[in-house]
Amino acid sequence: MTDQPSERDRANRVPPGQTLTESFPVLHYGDIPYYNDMSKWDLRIFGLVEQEVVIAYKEFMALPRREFHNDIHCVTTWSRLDNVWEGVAVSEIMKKVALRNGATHVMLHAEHGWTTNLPLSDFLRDTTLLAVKHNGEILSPEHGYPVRAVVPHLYFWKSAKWLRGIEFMAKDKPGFWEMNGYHMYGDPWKEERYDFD
Ligand SMILES: Nc1nc2c(c(=O)[nH]1)N[C@H]1C(S)=C(S)[C@@H](COP(=O)(O)O)O[C@H]1N2
Ligand SMILES: [Mo]
Repeated sequence: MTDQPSERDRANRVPPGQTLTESFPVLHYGDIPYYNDMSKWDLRIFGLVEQEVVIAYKEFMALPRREFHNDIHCVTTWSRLDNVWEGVAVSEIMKKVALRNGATHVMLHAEHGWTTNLPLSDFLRDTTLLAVKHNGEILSPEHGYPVRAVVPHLYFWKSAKWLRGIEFMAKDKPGFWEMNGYHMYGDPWKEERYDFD
């Protein structure tokens, strides 16, 4: 007997149209941000909240962290199984804010104005995290240092690198790739890749 998943179980973890990779491709639009003064970094939580919250770098790094295990699926058809992340659970962030009535969606804001949207209930899943480490290493600049979102049940473009803001909204609104034809939701099991109409 073995703990290893059988080949068949592994295959069942790969959504339709995806191919496994053991590498960790780098994909994004625009320039990788490099920071030389982390005192200028903060994470802003705003929109439909009773009071806006700004979390400074030191404060963020002192938040309780957990380990998360998941598979990631990129819309460009690569999947990477068995990722180990260290990060802050969304529930820790939600302890700091009170949502106002009517919040249904979230916009994640990254450096350089890059954005991505998702429903509030997907953001609030206990599998969603704000990651600071991947497979034991501090995130590299190209993979989102210092903090990236990871929303493993949606295509990986929803996992904003270089996260700087979380906005609660009263309706859905397209983010950067969604304005450019990517699906508003992005379920890899339903192949919700692009939505050109
Ligand atoms: N800020 C930001 N985050 C982003 C992107 C981006 O262009 N900007 N691209 C997304 C896309 S399309 C993918 S597939 C993943 C890739 O993450 P990786 O480079 O760590 O593999 O980041 C997502 N997060
Ligand atoms: Mo992607």
